[in-house]
Amino acid sequence: MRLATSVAAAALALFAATALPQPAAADAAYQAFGARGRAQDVKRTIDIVMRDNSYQPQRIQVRAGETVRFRVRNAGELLHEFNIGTAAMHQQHQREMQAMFESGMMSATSKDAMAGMDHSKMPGMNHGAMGHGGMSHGSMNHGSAPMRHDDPNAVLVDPGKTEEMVFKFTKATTLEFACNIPGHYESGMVGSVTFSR
Ligand SMILES: [Cu+2]
Repeated sequence: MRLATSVAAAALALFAATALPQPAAADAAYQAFGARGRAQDVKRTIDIVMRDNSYQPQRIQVRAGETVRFRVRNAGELLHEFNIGTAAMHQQHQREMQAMFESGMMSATSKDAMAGMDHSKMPGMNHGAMGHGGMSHGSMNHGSAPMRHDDPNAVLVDPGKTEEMVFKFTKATTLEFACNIPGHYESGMVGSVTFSR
């Protein structure tokens, strides 16, 4: 009993350690040019339509200091992302996305492949033993790569859905909006952000 308790404690400690948000420089890279926007500061909404694999429009113009609401509609049949960043940030994010797809956390058509699984159709699955309560987003390590669903500069949109994102551009710099799902950037899911004065 004593041994079992200490093993359990050790496992819990290990879990806690891995679940702690880690300070990853790439996660906060958007802070060099922007921040999470406040709804009350929005003066303009930009509509973005995503298809397999392109954006409409292909360029957007913003001003430094401006808070913009992006209304992002996915008119395609695949999962797509609208992510504002530098070319280097997109490159980094593409590697993380690749890992998420390989791990099965996402599928080509859903951002929550795991959450979307229908456990009731799986024979022999014991719901109690699976500890669904422990599968909360909070415990899934959102703070560090590659789980970054809640970054203010990016939104993932399932096919047929529309999502909104409010972002404040704080500093003029060279930016792209892009989809970092494996293969999409290369096939044309990238557009330019230009700053007007
Ligand atoms: Cu895409």
